[in-house]
Amino acid sequence: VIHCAPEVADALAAGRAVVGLESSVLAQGLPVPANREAAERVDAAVRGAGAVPAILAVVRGVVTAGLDAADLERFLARDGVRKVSARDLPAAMADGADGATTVAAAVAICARLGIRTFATGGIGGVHRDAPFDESADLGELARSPVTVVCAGVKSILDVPATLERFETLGIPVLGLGTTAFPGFFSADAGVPVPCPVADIDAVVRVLAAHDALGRPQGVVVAVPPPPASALDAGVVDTVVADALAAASAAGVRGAAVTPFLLAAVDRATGGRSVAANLALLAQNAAVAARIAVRRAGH
Ligand code: PSU
Ligand code: MN
Repeated sequence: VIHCAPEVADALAAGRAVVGLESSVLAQGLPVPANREAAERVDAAVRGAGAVPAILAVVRGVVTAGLDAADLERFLARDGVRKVSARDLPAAMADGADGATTVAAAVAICARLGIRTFATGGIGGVHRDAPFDESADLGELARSPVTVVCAGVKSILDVPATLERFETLGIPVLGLGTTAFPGFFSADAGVPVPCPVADIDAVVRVLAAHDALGRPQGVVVAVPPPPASALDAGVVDTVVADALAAASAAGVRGAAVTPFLLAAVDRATGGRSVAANLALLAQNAAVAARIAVRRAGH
């Protein structure tokens, strides 16, 4: 029921390193043409570290791991491409639709395929001032044994509340080379990392212990954004507060909230948030690839 690109199928069959990637960041999270640059930089980062990239998506109704060039073009142009969370997968399949998968939908597919390592920008979490809007990323990570490398939780969210939810759900949260939980666009969200680790070796040791216990959850590996493009936490706070006010005034709800807020932050920072997003996506992809290569035993 899941179509794998030949390169992905071969790597999985041979036990070689594969890194899963979501497509919603390309079709909804980033503006055109930055989304193309993101796709290129992430692909190069994964390959450069010796792993095979697998973008997850629903392609004309077919759940797919590894987009070919023509399909990727359609997703980058985002013509009629819907945002697909885990709950939306069967409907997108039944409709024969093009669907860009969020982290939630993508890790659910990775779990089915045995792809154990995944990269994104910032994962979803508990929204501020909207207690019933909690990203499905959390629930799916609680039942998908996939390691998700990210720059923390998107700074548009309630980060402390999201970390509490990770604890409730039994999801380990590692900070690579940091004791401060990264704030997506900024290096420090103002809360400590539950499990700081010094390097990739230490990440791999924690993952091995998690696997040895047969735990069903995924693991979050949070990596601070590259310092050269990271934004100041105070600036992000102000800009996010304005974006939240604009979202509420415009009556934006549900799946549209995250893309709306990211676009508002992009405008307010004159594109610096998008530049940071591209840099951290590429870095996370490289870290995920290094973890995947280590776990594949190369
Ligand atoms: N990381 C980014 N940009 C994004 C996302 C992640 O740098 O746009 C996407 C992911 O697909 C994530 C989604 O799963 O945002 C969260 O959306 P929601 O809050 O509606 O669950
Ligand atoms: Mn939501």
